[in-house]
Amino acid sequence: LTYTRVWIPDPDHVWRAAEIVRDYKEGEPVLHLTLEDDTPLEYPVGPKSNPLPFLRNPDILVGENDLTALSYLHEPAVLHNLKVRFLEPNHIYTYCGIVLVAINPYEQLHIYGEEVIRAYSGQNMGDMDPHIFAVAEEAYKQMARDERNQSIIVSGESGAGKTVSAKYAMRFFATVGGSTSDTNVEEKVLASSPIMEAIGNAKTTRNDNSSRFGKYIEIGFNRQYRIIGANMRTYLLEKSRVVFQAEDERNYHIFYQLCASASLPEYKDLCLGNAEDFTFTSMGENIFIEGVNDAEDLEKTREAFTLLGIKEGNQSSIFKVIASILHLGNIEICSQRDGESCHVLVRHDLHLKHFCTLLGVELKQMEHWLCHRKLVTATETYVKNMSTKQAENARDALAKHIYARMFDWIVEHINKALHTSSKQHSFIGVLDIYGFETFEVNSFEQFCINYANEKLQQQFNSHVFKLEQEEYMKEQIPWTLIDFYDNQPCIDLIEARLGILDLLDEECKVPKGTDENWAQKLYKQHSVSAHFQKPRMSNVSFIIVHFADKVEYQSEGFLEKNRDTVYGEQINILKAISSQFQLVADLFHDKDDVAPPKSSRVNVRPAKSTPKAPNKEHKKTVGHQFRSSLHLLMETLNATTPHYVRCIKPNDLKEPFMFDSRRAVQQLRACGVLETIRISAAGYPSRLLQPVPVLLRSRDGLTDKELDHDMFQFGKTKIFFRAGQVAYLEKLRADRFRSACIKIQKTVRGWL
Ligand code: AD9
Ligand code: MG
Repeated sequence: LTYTRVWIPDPDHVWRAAEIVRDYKEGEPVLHLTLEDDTPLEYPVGPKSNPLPFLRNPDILVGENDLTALSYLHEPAVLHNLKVRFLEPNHIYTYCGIVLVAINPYEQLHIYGEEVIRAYSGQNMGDMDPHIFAVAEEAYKQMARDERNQSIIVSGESGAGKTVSAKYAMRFFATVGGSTSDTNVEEKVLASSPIMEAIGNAKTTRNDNSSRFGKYIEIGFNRQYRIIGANMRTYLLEKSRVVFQAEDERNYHIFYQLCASASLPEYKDLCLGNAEDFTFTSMGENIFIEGVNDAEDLEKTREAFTLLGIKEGNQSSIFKVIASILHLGNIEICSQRDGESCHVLVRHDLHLKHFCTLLGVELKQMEHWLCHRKLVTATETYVKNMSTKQAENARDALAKHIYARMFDWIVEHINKALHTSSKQHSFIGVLDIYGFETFEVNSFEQFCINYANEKLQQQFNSHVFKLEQEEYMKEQIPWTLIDFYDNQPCIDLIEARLGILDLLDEECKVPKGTDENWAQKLYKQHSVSAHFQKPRMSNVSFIIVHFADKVEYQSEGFLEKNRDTVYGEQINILKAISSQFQLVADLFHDKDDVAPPKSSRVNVRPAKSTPKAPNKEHKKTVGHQFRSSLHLLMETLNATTPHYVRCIKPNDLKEPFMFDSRRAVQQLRACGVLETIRISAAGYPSRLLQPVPVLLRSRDGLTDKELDHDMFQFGKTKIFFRAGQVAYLEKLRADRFRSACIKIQKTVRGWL
C-alpha cells in the first residue's frame, strides 16, 4: 500500500499539506508533489536535502479529541488537529494522552458555569469533552479511589492561560468538595487568588496580569473528601520589578490600586498620589491597563483580606508598608562635590519623612545609613561613605527586601487563615509556575525560571515513561525497554557539584569576584558538556541547551542577584522599630537574619584594609535557596499522582480564536507534548478499546497476509497499535467499503 498524502515543511505555516502524484522508489532524489492549490512541486529528498515527508492522517481521524487516537502521531499531525478543533468548533481543549492541551481563546467562553461543573462531576474522563473540569474531576476521583494525594501541574509560556486554568481547577474543587459546615473554607481558598494576584502579578509586555512568582497550593480534604483547608508554597518572586520596570510594563498591581485610592479618607496618612509621581510605579511610562480599574480592584483585594480574617489593623499596616516603598523610591540622593560621597536633603525630602513616619523609623538614623555603610575587618569596624550609585543601589535593595518580606508575611498569614486543626486525609495540589522563557537579554531570573522548567520536564518525562511501562504490564503486553530523552545531563550542568550554581556561589564568596570571572570559570569547567556552549562573539555570556530551546544568558548581574545583599545597618534600623508598629517589627525579626556587628567601636573614616562583605557570609544565596525549594517541590510532586495541563498561547496579539501555527508549534516543542509523543511512539502509541476494530477478528476480517503481527498487540482490554497502523486499517476499511459498494452497484445495474 502506498500513502500519498503528506506534510512538508513550510516557512509560514510550519507544515503544509501536499500529495504525492507519482510513485516514488527508494533512493530517488525527488518526490513529485502537488500542493493543495494544485501547484506542482518537485521536492528534493535524500541524506543531503530533506528526509521523507510525514504522512497525513485520514480525514476521518482529524478533529479527534484525543491525539493518541491519531494514527500518525507527529508534529504536523498534532498541530493540524489542534488547529482544526480550535478554529472550527472552537474547542480549546484536547487530550494528548495524559496531557490536557488548553489553547487560550482570549474570549470569555460559557463553559465554566456551576452547571458545567455539576455536569462533569462524577463522570468518566473519556465520556465527556476534554475540559479542565474533567482533569479536576479525574484528580478528585483518583484521590478517593487510590487514597493518594494528587497534583495538577499547569505549565505553558507567559500569557498562555496557566493562572486562569489553575483558578478554574480550584473552583471545581471548591464546588464539588465544598464543606458542609458553615466555615466557608472553600471561599477562603478562592479568596487567596485576588490577594496573590494583587501582590505578585504585574503587567508585562506579554501578559497584563503576569504572575511573577510560582505557586503550589495544596487543598486539603477530610475522609469524606470535603475541603477542610489549604496551604500554599510560593517560589522566587521577581523582586527586581519593585524597583525597575521595562517600557510599557508595570510594578505589582497593589501599588497602582493604592495610588488610585489615595484620596479616600482612610488612606490620607499614606501621603500617596498619582502613580505617575512615583519613580517605582512610573518607569514603564504607562500606569494604566486596558479594562482594569485599579481603585475597584483594591476593594476586591480588601474584601479578600477580610474574608481571610486579616484584621483591619493589619490591612492598614500592609498598606503602610507598600506606601513606604513608594516613598523610599522617591528619596533623592544627592552627590557631594568630592564625587565619592552623597547625602539626602532631609529638610526638603518629604519622602524620607513619610517613609520614616509610616514605618516608625528614626529619621536621623535612616538619613545616615542611606548614604553610609559599615565595614567589618578582622580587627576593626569602619563606616564608609557610599557613592551616589552605591547609595541608590542600597536603597533599591532595601525596597526589594521590604517588599519581599511583606509578600512572605502575607503568604504566611493566608496560610494561617487556611490552616485547619481537623485531620487532613489527603490533598490535591495545584501548581501554577512561570513557564520557560527566552528574551533578547536573559539574566538570572530567566535562568532560574528555565531551570525550574527543566526540573518539571524531567518529572514529566519520567512519569510518562513509567506510566507507559505500567500500562503495558497491566495489559500484559510484552514490553521492550524504550529509550527516552532524559534531561538529567542538563540538570547536572546546573545543579550538580561544580555545576553552574556551585561555581556562582563560589564566585560570590571571593572578595573580588566578578560576573566576568565567573563566566571564564564556566567556560573552563563546562566546555565539554553537550548542554553548554560559549558564544563565539562574547566573553561574558553563555548558552545552555535546554530541552525546549537554546538560551543565551548574559552573566552581568548574576553575582549581585544571587547574593541579594541588603546592608545590615539599614535592616537594623527596621529591626529597632518599636512594637507600636507590630507588623513592621514582625517583618524584620527573623531567626536567620544577621546579628548586629559585635564591635561597638565605629570609626567615621574610609576603610584602609581590604573590606569583608558586611557580615553576610552565612546567608544562603538565592540560587542555593531556589535549588532546595525545587528539590522539595519535586519530592512533593513525585509523592502524588500528577495530572498535566499544557497551556498554549495561540497568538501574540491577544486576538480571540486566532491561531498562529509558528507560535503554537514553538510551544508544543517547548512544553514537552511532542516529547511525550516521541516516548510513546517508540512503543504502541495508538490504542483502541477492543470492540472497535471489528475488522481484525470478525469472520470477514483481515487475512494473515494483510496483517503484520508485530504491528499490534492484544492487551486485556485494549488493542495497541504501532504508529501508522490505525490509518492502515482505516484505509482497508474504506477500500472494502468501496469495493462492496461497487459490487452492489454492479449487481443493481445487472438487474436493470
Ligand atoms: V504568566 O506566565 O503568569 O505571565 P499565564 O498565567 O499563563 O501567564 P493567564 O492565565 O494570566 O496566563 O492568562 C492570560 C490572559 O489570557 C487572561 O488574563 C485572560 O484574558 C486570557 N485567558 C486565559 N485563559 C483563558 C480562558 N480559558 N478563557 C478566556 C482566557 N480567557
Ligand atoms: Mg500566571
